[in-house]
Amino acid sequence: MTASTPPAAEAWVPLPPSQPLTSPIPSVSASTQPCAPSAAWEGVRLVSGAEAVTIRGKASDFRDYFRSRFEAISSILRARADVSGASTAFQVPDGIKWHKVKVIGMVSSKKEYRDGSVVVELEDEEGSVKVTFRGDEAVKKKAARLLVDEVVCVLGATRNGGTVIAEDVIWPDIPYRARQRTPAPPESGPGHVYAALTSDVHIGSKTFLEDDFDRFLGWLRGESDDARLKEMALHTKYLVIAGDLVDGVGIYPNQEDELDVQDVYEQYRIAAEYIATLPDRIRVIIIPGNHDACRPTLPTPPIYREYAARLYSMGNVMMLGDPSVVDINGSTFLVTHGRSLDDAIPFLPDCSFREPQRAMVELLKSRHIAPIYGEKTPLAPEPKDRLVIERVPDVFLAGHVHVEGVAEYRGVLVVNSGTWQSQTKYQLSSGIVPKPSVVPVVDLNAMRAYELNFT
Ligand code: D5M
Ligand code: FE
Ligand code: ZN
Repeated sequence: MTASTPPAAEAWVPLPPSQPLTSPIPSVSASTQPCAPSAAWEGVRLVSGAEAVTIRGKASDFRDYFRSRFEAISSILRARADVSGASTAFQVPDGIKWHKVKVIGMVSSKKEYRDGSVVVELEDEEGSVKVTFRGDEAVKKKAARLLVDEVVCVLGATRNGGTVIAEDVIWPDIPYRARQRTPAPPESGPGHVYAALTSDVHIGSKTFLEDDFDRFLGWLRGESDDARLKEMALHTKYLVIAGDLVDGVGIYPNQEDELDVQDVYEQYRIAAEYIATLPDRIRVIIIPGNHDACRPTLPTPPIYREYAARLYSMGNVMMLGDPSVVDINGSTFLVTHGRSLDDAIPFLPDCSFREPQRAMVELLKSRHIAPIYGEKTPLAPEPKDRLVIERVPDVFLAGHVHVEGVAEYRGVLVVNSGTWQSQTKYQLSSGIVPKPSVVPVVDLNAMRAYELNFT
């Protein structure tokens, strides 16, 4: 088991090297409240993520959903000094040539041409306007980054007929901020608290890395021989599991051939057995992934109680939905499984499945967990779009891609939590190389991530 630091990357702040932990074990509250979502734990406050998913089944549901998305993200945009005074698509004058405009809209379509020029349709509630990106490389680069269904502000000039020649794009983005830190001794000490972040355990799969996962749980229990790692484990108060706890059944065709455990109840029983080996000092927060026993749409409610009864009965386990916002020890965590990364990564320039944290940074810039509609991620058309990133988190956690990676963007710790599953047949055939058995562990006082390898 080794601790390492992630590589530095463009526009990211490299994380500093691990510091030795030498101080005594902190005292941890042993209160065991009844199971979540209503559970009240010391140091934990649920902001959102336990709500039922409400869709009304009306023809107008999607219109209302996209209106909610547009309103929420345009409010975020309008709070920016460089966007204030922007007009709506409807207000763009169509008779005046070279009139300067600043317009907020949702990208309703995007066409790329061979010469590198891009034409998008920007839409709001009242109308739409065609925007052309051409000539200047910088402006074409911004057009390449535009995702369909995201809300942005375009600066440009009108041409005849009400079309706009783009000069710049402003994304809602997140403000620069100092990283949230809570006072604690300079090294470790009684005040130091860690959160271990993981996901994609895939219990029940033939490719579940049982021995590695056992080593991880052993480390959490404080069984490490390495004094520094042992100290770190004993200071770890939280374990967040960001979906795909089990492999499930019937998730993809012929999955039964790749399952060790064919019964989903049994898979959750085994999962609960693992979690039950953890000491009471560790609070466990679990959200669903696309392999869990849950409805497949995003937002997703917590894993169905019927399948995971034992987990629900455990006082140190909180079962939440996707996405969830939780304040942990003074830091705000935004937790999602990250299914939309499958949709966003192929469209995002400079992003790949090898570094999902880069795409997560782009989601922060778009202020949305699943900007693209109509690809692999099914969205539930709720009256209020809960996938808008309204509150800027201190930690943004996702998994799903099976590649662990950490970045820092504008003071936010961006973490993809990897997996406990080795390469599957599908992943082999499509060239996906997982990075299993590595766990990002966050020092919640210093807001610094350590990557622990359990292979
Ligand atoms: O997904 C793990 C990763 O592998 C994620 O990036 C999607 C990809 N994946 C896995 N199976 C498939 C299929 N059948 N089609 C497309 N993409 C796939 P996980 O959620 O763990 O299955
Ligand atoms: Fe997974
Ligand atoms: Zn997944």
